[in-house]
Amino acid sequence: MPTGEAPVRIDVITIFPAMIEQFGGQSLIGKARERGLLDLRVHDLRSVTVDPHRSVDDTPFGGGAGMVLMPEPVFATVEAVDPPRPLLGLGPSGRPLDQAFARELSGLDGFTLVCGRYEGIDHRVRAHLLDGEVSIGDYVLAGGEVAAMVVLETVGRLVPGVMGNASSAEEESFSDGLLEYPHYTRPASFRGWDVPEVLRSGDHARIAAWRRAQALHRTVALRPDLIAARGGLTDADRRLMAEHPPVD
Ligand code: JF5
Repeated sequence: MPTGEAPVRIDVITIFPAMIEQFGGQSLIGKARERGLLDLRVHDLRSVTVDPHRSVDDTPFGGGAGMVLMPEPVFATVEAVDPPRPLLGLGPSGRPLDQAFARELSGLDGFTLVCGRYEGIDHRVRAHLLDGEVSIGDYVLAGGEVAAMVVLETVGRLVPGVMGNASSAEEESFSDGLLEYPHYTRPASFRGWDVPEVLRSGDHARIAAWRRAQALHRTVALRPDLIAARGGLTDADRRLMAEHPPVD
């Protein structure tokens, strides 16, 4: 356990600091902060504004609907705070967040998330201030804050020492590009649906083989793109799947 090691620092720049502070005080992230594993710092874009209305948005050049996040408050915040790099915007044009990207981020000393709002952020922020952009999926949010929370939770749980059980972050779904095997707890029989016998057999090798086969069956059925990304099924995979038919 890396107690005494420097925490991973994550800064978030937003016009809704309370949203991120509230989230970051809870559960996994809150405990990681208390334990000194994560150093989360939230910066209010409005705190650098000087006009009486504390404006952060303006109408788009060229016309069109909605408002655009102005460059000045974003540049001023970054220049006042000097937050950790890379400085990453959130938005659908970014690099898709996946488990491998999250693992990369969890291995850094720190990074900063910039939450956009309105119809978009002035392009000069992207062109001359950001180091990159992160997308959490192909859909449009009203602002980057919810996406920042997704990044915080996904990355936070991978920071060494954050998860209670050190192995559970590794053993989960996507750790080898497959979906999770089915999980069961008591009762052994629920409304006539029984827990598979193999899981109560105490035969740990057979349980491991069954779980791997179920993960393969589920991934083939639900996410064939993930099977393709691993280069297809091996002969060993096919043999295991034939030996252990899918549940349900
Ligand atoms: C955002 C301007 C950013 O909508 C998103 C998003 C979608 N996938 N990943 C992130 O970000 C919010 C809204 C408006 C910039």
